[in-house]
Amino acid sequence: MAQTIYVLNGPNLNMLGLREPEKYGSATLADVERLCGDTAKRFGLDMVFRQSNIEGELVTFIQEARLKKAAGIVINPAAYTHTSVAILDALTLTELPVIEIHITNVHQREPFRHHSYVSKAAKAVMAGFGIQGYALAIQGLAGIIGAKEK
Ligand code: CA2
Repeated sequence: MAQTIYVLNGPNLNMLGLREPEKYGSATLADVERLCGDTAKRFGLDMVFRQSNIEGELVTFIQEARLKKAAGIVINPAAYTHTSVAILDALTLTELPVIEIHITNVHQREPFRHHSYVSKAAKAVMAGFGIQGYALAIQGLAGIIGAKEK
């Protein structure tokens, strides 16, 4: 049976492509979902793709990933990256490999974006590759969970 990965997205990422294209590019979240789905398929992986503007809902998705025996998580926690101990705790409790991804290079931005709570639970962090970072993150996760390119 195919392994499943969860790709989770935090607050405001539903606005991708609709505002600030100079910062985040013109691709929409639907485009990101397509890119992730195609990449997951390349590695023979099934994918669950979610977005929420609500911190607790993201915690529930993370718990669900473990309950459903997912193989790993790719997460762009958006602004919760810099504030959420709840998301850090949920990711730590899953004991699943986690890849943190950011569309922008957060280290080039305001100082409050330089610290990530989530990184403490992440095997790797991808930042600044635009939406291609999602494909790279899935590729990296595939390597960690032993999924081979088809
Ligand atoms: O670079 C990233 O991916 C971020 O996670 C994006 C978050 C930001 O708070 C993080 O520091 C870095 C913001 C997501 C908001 O997404 C928007 C998309 C289009 C237009 C406006 C906001």
